[in-house]
Amino acid sequence: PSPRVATDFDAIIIGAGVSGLYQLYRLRELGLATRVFESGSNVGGTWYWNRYPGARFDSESWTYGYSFSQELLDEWDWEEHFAGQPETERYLNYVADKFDLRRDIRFRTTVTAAHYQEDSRSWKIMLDDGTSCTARFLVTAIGVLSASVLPRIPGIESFQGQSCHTHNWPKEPVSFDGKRVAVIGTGATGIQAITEIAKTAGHLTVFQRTAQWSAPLHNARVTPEEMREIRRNYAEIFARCQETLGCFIHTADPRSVFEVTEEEREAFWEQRYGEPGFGIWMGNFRDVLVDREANRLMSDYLARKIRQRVKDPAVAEKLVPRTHGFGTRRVPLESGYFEVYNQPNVKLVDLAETPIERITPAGIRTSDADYEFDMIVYATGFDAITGAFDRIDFRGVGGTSLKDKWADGPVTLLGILVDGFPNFLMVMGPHAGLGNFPRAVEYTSDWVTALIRHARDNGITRVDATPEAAKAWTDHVIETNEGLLFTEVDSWMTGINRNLEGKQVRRVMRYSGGHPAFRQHCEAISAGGYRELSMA
Ligand code: NA7
Repeated sequence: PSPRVATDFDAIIIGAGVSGLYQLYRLRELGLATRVFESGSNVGGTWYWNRYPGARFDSESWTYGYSFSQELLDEWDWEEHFAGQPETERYLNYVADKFDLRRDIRFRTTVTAAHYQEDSRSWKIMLDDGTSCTARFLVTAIGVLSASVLPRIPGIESFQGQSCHTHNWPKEPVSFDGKRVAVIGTGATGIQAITEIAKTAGHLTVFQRTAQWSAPLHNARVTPEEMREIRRNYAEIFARCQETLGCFIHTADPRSVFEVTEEEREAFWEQRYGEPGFGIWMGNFRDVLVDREANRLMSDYLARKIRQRVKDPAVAEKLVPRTHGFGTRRVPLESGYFEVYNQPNVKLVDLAETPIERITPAGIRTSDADYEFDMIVYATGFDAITGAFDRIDFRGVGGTSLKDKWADGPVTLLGILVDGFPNFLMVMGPHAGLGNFPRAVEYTSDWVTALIRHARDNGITRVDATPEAAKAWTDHVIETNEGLLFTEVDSWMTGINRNLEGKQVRRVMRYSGGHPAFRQHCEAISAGGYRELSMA
């Protein structure tokens, strides 16, 4: 091998979202010639694409920004406790400008393939304009929810009105005034979009396949005094995020549902229901997400809330989830979602009763009716976690395709390395812990940066996970999922997408041991001199 052959770049990063921007900042700090390729025309990733009405954080803004720069923390004022997409997009643009990141980012450029070349220990990256370039290290920062999926419904291309997936929302303002609008999908996205669209649409019809356990967000503006207080407490806030399983400020109550009286339980749930954010999910009794009976009691509590808030009892019953318990899917947070169904201009169609048969040129045909629409909004989700990887032809040693390697589920070391894919590093890939992303991104990027620094300082040009270490980590990830109720439910978190062939079997996609334990694993490997990696 001639590993000293010059490459075009020391490192290439795919994606200029929250992860890619930070990774670029760190690698540049290391003195690496780094290039980022980004499909969009600007920075932001998730917060660039998802510009549908109502798109916003369900995590406190002030826990969701970067923590690495004191100057940035001093300068940036959050406007809302749960920032809307425009505010977050502004924030990420501010970061890109402040750290002069744009000069190393090529926009409107999609990576179509990346092949490892053993002779030069480098990656050849193929771009959609037909050109290619090479780099020693390839870092993927392509997101876990970035490969959007339209539903598999016959006739979908025949619709004559406007239609759009929420992830691919146009940049120009979309007016719903006086229009007959359909929304298909009631996940976290659908619930946000429906609530907003219902405010102005002439008529809105919601097509619901699965009802969701949703709870109030309680968003509010951040007052100047609050912002001063937040700024004073940043160190504490971020320290707290480091201690919790999902890097949120919320953490489970140490008590069991069964240790308290019925009155205490109800009072506690009332308190959580009345508080902003994910406390109701992440700060509930410790057994709500693992014990079937505890989970049932919590679900019953929320069902009562739905019945109180929705006036028509028949509609309320349709909105009460039957297929899964509270918190076993990602809990959408809402701002008046259930009350939308009390409006005269909104209709709920329960697809469990009357399934969609086809999209027609004029609208949607269910088993019992033909609906006409001016606009159809597809809030139908993503080919999650591995989808963005599958859409790029990644090939490792001997031309092995990553998609084939992961056909039976992802195999990784720390969710960062893949054996047989040297110098390939993932920031938030499969087997990463989910939760508060920026917190996990900063940690993972720093670990990746330290590994690259170690390689550079020691004249190492080939870094790979050993197959044994990757297997051990993958087995461990599977273990961390055992006993959690969410693993028994179909959702993007268990690798299910009913619109896609090959995504019908539940798989372990995420590390569920919590971020503190994840960091311990990472630290053990780096402090131990990377014995789980082969380096040459
Ligand atoms: P989700 O959570 O995957 O939700 C997708 C929704 O679309 C869900 O309600 C699906 O019903 C529905 N869907 C998908 N295909 C169809 C068809 N063919 N017919 C009817 N309904 C359909 O995606 P989101 O974008 O809402 O959220 C993704 C994550 O982004 C979210 O969890 C946050 O972390 C941020 P189903 O439930 O499968 O029956």
